[in-house]
Amino acid sequence: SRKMVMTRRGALIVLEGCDKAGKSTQAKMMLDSVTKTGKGIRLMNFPDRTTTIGGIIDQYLRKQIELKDEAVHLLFSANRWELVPEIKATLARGESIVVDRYAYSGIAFSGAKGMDLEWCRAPDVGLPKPDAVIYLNLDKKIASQRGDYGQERYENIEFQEKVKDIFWKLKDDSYWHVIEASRPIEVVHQDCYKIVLETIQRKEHQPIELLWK
Ligand code: T5A
Ligand code: NA
Repeated sequence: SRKMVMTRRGALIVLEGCDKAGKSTQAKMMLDSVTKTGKGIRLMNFPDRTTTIGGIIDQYLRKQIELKDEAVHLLFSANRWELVPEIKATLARGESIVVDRYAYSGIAFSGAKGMDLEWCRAPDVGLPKPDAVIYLNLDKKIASQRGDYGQERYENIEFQEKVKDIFWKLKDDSYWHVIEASRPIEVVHQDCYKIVLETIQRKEHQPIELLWK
C-alpha cells in the first residue's frame, strides 16, 4: 500500500524591536539552541544587504546616498518580496526560520517619518505571515548606551520613540509576544527560546497564512 509522506512545515518566527534591542544577538543564540535539539532552523534578516536591492538600502542607511522616503520604503518591501520564494521553500522542507526584522519595521520606521501608515502597509500585504512575532522591548535610554549606537540613520532617541509608538499600534496579541529586553542576554534568550519551541510544535501541520489578508 502507498503511504503519503507529509513533511511538517517549519515555523516562521520574527524578532522585532527598536534599534539595539538585541534582535541579532538573540537570533544567533536561537540558531545555536534550536540546532542542538536536532530541529532544522536557519536565520534570515531584513534588510538583507547582500542582494542588489539590499546594497542600495545599505548605502542609504550608511548615509552614502539619499533617496525619497517613498522610494526607500518600497525598496525595503521589495527586499522582503525578493526572498519570499526562499522563505516558502525553506518552510516547506520542514526547516524553521528566525527572521531579524520584517514588515513591522518597514511600517514603523517609515511611519516615524510622518508617512501615512496605510500607504506604508500596502506593499507588504500578502507576505508570508509569521507564526509568532517576538518583540524585544527596551527602554530608549538603555538602547542608546549599547554598542555603536548613533552610527546609522534613524539611531537617535526621539526618532526611536516614534518608531516604538507605531510598533505598539501594529502589535497583535494573537501572535505577538513582548519580551523585556533590558535583562541579561541569557535571561532574554530563555524567554525567547520557550516561545520558539512552542511555536515550532504548534504550527507543524497548518499551512502558512498571508500577512494582513
Ligand atoms: N529598517 C529596517 C527600515 O527602515 N525599514 C525596514 O523595512 C527594515 C527591515 C537597519 C535599519 O533599517 C531600518 C531599521 C534600522 O534602523 P538592521 O540592519 O536590522 O536595520 O540594524 P542593525 O544595526 O543590524 O541592528 P539593530 O541596531 O536593530 O540592533 P539589534 O540587532 O537589535 O541589537 P544587537 O543584537 O546587535 O545588540 C546591540 C548591542 O547590544 C548588546 C550587544 O552585544 C550589542 O553590542 N546587547 C546587550 N547588552 C546588554 N544586555 C542585553 N540583553 C543585550 N543584548 C544585546
Ligand atoms: Na541587528
